[in-house]
Amino acid sequence: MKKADIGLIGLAVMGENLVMNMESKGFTVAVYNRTVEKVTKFVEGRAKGLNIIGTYSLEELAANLEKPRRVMMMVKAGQAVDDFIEKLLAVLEPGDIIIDGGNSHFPDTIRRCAYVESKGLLYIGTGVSGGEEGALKGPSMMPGGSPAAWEHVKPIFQALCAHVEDGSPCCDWVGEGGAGHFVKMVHNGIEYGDMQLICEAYQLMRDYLGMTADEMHEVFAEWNKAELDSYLIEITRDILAYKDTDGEPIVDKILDTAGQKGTGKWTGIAALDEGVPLTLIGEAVFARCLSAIKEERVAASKVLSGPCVKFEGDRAAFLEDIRHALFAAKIVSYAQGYTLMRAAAKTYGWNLNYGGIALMWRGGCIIRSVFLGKIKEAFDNNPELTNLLLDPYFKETIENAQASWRRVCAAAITAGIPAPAMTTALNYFDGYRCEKLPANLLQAQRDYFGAHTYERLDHPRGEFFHTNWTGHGGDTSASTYVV
Ligand code: NBP
Repeated sequence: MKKADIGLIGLAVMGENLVMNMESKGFTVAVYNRTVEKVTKFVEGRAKGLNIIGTYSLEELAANLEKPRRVMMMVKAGQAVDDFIEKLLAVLEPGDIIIDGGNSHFPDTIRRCAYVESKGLLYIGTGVSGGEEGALKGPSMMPGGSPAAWEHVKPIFQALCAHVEDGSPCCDWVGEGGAGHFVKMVHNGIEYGDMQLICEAYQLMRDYLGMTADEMHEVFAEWNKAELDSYLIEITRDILAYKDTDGEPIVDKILDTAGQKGTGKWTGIAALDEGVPLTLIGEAVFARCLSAIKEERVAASKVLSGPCVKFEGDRAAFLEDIRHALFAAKIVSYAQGYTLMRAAAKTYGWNLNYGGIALMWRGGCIIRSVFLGKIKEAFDNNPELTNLLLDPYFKETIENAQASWRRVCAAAITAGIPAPAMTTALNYFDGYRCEKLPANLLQAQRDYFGAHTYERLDHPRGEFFHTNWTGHGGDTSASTYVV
C-alpha cells in the first residue's frame, strides 16, 4: 500500500477536518489518536473509502510515512505536545519533521524547536485559524520553526489553506523558532480587539440609540458591503437576525459574561514585555474580565449612578459616525498589533514579512477582511513602514474618520456608555501624533523621589542629569536603564 504523505495526531474537531481537507487535495494521510477508539471510529466512518490510513501506535504511524516523515500534532496545547514530541523522537529519524498545529504559546515553540533540532530533526510550529469550517475548507496557516522544514511541508500547507481571489495562498513561511505561533497569537489578540469594537458599536446602538436587534441587523448588513466587509461583521449581522424558538432575538437572551482561552492575555503580556503600547487589545481583554464579574456588576448597578442621557438628533448621521469610529479604531488596533510584531521580530531575530502576514490573514481566518488587502498594499509599498498610521491610505482614512470618531467617543463618555476600545484607540492616536507629551514632568517626578535622572531638551540624547530638588538630597543618582 502507498505510504502516507503526512501523519496527523489528534482526531478532535480540528484534526479530523484538516485530514479530510488534506485528503481532498490528493494527499494520503496516516492518522493516530491517544484514545485509539477514535481512530477506528474515524476510519470506519467519515474517512471510509478515502486515502486515510488508521494507525494504532506511533511506531505504526512512523512506519506508514514517506521519508522525510512529516507528523502534524493537532492536540490540546501544553503538556500533551511535549509528551508527543518525546514519544515521536523515539520512533522518528534525523531529518524527519514534527509539526505542532495547535494554539501553543510561542515561548514553548521556541524551546521545542531548539530541542527537536538538537536531536537532528526539524520542527514547525504553525498557527491554524478558521475553526472547524476553516480546517475543512481552507484555514489561514502561519508556519514557523526550522527553515529547512518549509520546503517539505509547503506543497501540502499551500494546497490545503485558504486562497484569496487571485489564487494566492493564505499560508507562507513566517520565520524561525516561534515566529509562526507568535503571529498566530497576535492574530488572536487582534480578533479580541475586532470583536470588542463591534460589541461597543452594538452597545451604543442598543443603549444610546435604542435600536432593536432587527434594526441593528440591517445596519451591520449595510456595513458589510463597504470598507468594514469582514467575517466578524458578517456573523454579527447574522447573529442579530437569529430568532429563538419563541421568535425573539436569541442575542437578547445570552448572558453578558465573556469567556476567554488565554491568547488575548498572552498578546497583552507580550506587549508589556516588549514595551509596546498595545492598548486596544489590552482593553479588549480587560473588557472580557469586567464582563465576567456579572454578579458584582449587578450589585454595583444598584449603588453607583451615572448620567441618564438619551440620544436626540439624527440617528442615521450618528450611525455613520459609529461606522467611522469603528473603522478608525480598527486601524489603530492593527497598527498596534503590527508594531508588536516588529518589536518581537527584533527581539527574537525573525525576518517577518509584514505584507505576507496580512495576506495570510486575508482569507480563511476569523479576522479575514477586505481591509487586510489594504494592509498588504501598505507593507508592499513600504516594507519598512514603522506604523500603519503613517501609510498614505490609512492616514487619509483616519483623517476623514476623525471628527466622527471624536463625536462617538464624546457621546459615549457623556452618556455613560463604556467604549474602552474606541476611546483608548483615540487616546493612542492623539498620543502618537503628540510632539510633546507630559513625560518631562514624569521624569522630574522620578528624579525627585528616586534620583532616576532625566535627559534635557537642550542637550544631546544620552546625557543624563540629576537635580537635588529638595536641597537636602545628595548628588548620587540611580543607575539609568529601561526595562
Ligand atoms: P482539543 O483542543 O479539544 O484537543 C483534543 C485532542 O487532544 C484529542 O486528540 C485528545 O486526545 C488530545 N489530548 C488531550 Br485533550 N489531552 C492529551 C494528552 N494529555 N495527551 C495526548 N493527547 C491529548 O481539540 P481541537 O479543538 O481540535 O484543537 C486542537 C488544537 O488546535 C488545540 O491546540 C487548539 O487550541 C487548536 N485550535 C483549535 C481551534 C478550534 O476552533 N477548535 C482553532 C484553531 C486552533 P483524546 O481523544 O485521547 O482525548
